[in-house]
Amino acid sequence: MKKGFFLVLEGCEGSGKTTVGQWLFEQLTASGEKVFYTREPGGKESPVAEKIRTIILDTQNNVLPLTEAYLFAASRAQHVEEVIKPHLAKKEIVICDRFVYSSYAYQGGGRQLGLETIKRLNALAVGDLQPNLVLLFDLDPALGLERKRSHRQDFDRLDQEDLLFHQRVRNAYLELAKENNTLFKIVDAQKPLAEVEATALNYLKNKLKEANYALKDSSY
Ligand code: T5A
Repeated sequence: MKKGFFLVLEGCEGSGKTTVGQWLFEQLTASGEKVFYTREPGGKESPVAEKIRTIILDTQNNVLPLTEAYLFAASRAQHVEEVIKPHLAKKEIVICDRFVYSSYAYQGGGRQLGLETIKRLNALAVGDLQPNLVLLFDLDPALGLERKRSHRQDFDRLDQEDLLFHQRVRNAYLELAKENNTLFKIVDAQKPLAEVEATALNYLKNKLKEANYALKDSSY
């Protein structure tokens, strides 16, 4: 029986996840697939998770590290039950821009709360939900922040952290990818955009095949 397919996009600030994610969404949709695009913190179709997002990212808020970790997990608990699972149940391809691995890397690594603490704290929010594929867009954080700076002025509470914080995030991501090398595929996000998109699409196609996901366009 056809099942849904859960794709997660991860990476440091300005690594190109959103740009490439939108492009993948358009490619799949154009070939007739039913695709749902969402993001964390917050989530499409989840007003409660979006309200939590606002609290987390507001630069005016003094959110302590543990509180921050709980807020991300709370937003995720709502998003998983209210949005992700129902769309997967409809056998759709769900593309999620950031998921629990962001908490492992940012709160576990960046904030130095530790991976085990963040895993425990997220266990109930995630339950048995497992992505089919995690694409990690790897980029030197200095470059990513520069990209972001050249396009936007409004840095949120996490963006504003210093370079050392973002380097810890990147190291935590690379460590996760090394430990879960079947689930994670690393995409070199420093390459020109067209090359990054082609690599991401290639990994996705292979995983869709491996998961026996019945594509509408079998030549895809
Ligand atoms: N967070 C999130 C946690 O700490 N814990 C958690 O559990 C979760 C879920 C969310 C923040 O919350 C943190 C992480 C974040 O700090 P957000 O506003 O949702 O913040 O933003 P981000 O997900 O961080 O998205 P960004 O905008 O920072 O980065 P993207 O999506 O990776 O980058 P993108 O696609 O917007 O690209 C940035 C710019 O680079 C260009 C694009 O055109 C764009 O202008 N670009 C390229 N340029 C050259 N070459 C390429 N290959 C390029 N690819 C993209």
